[in-house]
Amino acid sequence: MNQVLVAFGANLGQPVHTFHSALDLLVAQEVLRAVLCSPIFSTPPVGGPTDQPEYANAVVAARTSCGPRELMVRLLEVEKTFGRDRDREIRWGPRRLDLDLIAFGNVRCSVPGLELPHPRAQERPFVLGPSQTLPLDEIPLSIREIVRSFSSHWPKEQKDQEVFECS
Ligand code: PH2
Ligand code: MG
Ligand code: MG
Repeated sequence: MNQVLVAFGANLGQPVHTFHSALDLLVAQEVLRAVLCSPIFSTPPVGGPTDQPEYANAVVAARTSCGPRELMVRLLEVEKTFGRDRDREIRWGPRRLDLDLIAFGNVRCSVPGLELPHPRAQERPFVLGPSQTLPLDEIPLSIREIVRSFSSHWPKEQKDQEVFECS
C-alpha cells in the first residue's frame, strides 16, 4: 500500500458537499483507503482572475493500491463526475472540483502528465497549511520535510478560516 497526499480545491457549486461526496466515492471505489482528512479551509484565490470566489481547500492523507498514473486517472474521472469541465475553464480560474495528487510515497518523477511531488505544492499555503494539521507520519516522505518546515508560515487569519470539520 502506498501513502499518498491528495489536495481538494473548489470555488463553484457547494464545495463542502462536493468534497464529502467525492471522498466517499473514492473510498467506495477503493481508490483511497484509511483516509485522514484535514479540516476544510476558506482561502483567497492564488493566481487566475482576481474576482473569482474564495476557495475551499482541504487535504487527504490516504493509502492506495493504485500506481501513481492510475491514481491520477481515477482522480481526473472523479473531478469530471462532479462537474469539472476542463474544456470550458481558464487556467487557475473557478472550478467545481480540483483533485491534485501532491505526493506519492517517496516517488519523484517528472514526465508529461505526472510530476511528483506536485511541482507547485511547496509554494501553496492552501496545500501546506491544511497538510500541517495532519500527523506528520501520515504525510508521504517525498513532501514531509516541506510540510514540517512550513508550519510557521501558515497565516493565523487563514487558520481561523476553517469552514467545516471533515468526519
Ligand atoms: N487552485 C488553483 C489556483 N488558485 N487558489 C486557492 N486559494 N485554492 C486553490 O485550490 C487554487 C487556487 C489551481 O488549481
Ligand atoms: Mg490545483
Ligand atoms: Mg488540478
